[in-house]
Amino acid sequence: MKPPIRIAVTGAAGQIGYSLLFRIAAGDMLGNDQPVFLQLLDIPRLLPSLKGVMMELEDCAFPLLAGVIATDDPNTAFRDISIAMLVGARPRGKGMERKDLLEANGAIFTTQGRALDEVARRDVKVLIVGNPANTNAYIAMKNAPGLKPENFSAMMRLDHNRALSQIAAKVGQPVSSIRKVIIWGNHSATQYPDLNHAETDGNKISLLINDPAWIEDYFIPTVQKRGAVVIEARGSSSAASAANAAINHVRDWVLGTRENDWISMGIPSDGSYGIPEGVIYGYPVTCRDGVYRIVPDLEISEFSQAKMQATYGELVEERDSVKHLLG
Ligand code: NAX
Repeated sequence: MKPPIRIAVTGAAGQIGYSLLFRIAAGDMLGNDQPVFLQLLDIPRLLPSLKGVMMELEDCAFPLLAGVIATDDPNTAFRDISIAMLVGARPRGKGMERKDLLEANGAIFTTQGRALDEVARRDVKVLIVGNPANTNAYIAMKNAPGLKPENFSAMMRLDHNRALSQIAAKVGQPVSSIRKVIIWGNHSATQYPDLNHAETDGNKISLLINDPAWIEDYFIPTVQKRGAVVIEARGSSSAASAANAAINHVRDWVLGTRENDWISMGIPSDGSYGIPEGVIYGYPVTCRDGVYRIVPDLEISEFSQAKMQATYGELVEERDSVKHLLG
């Protein structure tokens, strides 16, 4: 049996946490031969509830679950971890401006970035789910100078999966046959879902659909606004689908993306595709041996370029409003 991998999950008492922990412990994320040790973090008020979640984990008798701890101290939660799934964040309260939300979450991700810097393994893979995910990831990265930028990522995978399903339904093909979708930019309503490179069984989706109005007036806004539509229908935000996307993201990062395909990840911009360094931006990436790499040399239309710059502009604004938190 392999030695257990230590995984921290923050916001573990929340609704995404409740969908996520059991799947990690069942082996859905790292494979059914990889034991895991869960290190759960939440705020002091939620620790009694987290205790209930731990009892349920125990009651599943998962063969791969080597141990669980729960704490309100980031330095305890992040000690010796190989994977950090930072889900916990302050929700937008009544009367709260976007700026207030950035500020409240900025404080959380400053502390957590420092704790990762102090106690996590140097090869830790960090996924930020808590919103605003890209800017929170940037803040955590900037507060962890002892780690490399490549250690950090933000979740675009739920948007990516939403796009795959919309396309599969439109062309009447199984979702597994759809490849090479991209979500560029910010995990927000400015994101740019791009199907110009998408394929099914080697055929270009855009040619099969051959309907620019469907793409511009239906596909793009549907993916951009899907989160709000789910909230309206369910009465609370996406949880099981978000947990599933987090599992997909980490699994592909650690175990590799499938051949002849890519995934979307929010990662530190490096100048690729005209996006200067200094934000966490959604890019198409392939993963091998635990390392992600931006897919190079894609042709970008003028329409796409404008959308990619618009979502970049929003990330710059978000970053500039939390400048004082950037380490
Ligand atoms: P919940 O409110 O159910 O749970 C959040 C949990 O985080 C709570 O248990 C809370 O106590 C905890 N928390 C707050 N501050 C913390 C801190 N400083 N340290 C540790 N834990 C802390 O929210 P949930 O539905 O689980 O969503 C969590 C986050 O994911 C939200 O920010 C949400 O906006 C974001 N999402 C991001 C998505 C993405 O694609 N990037 C999609 C789904 C989701 O909306």
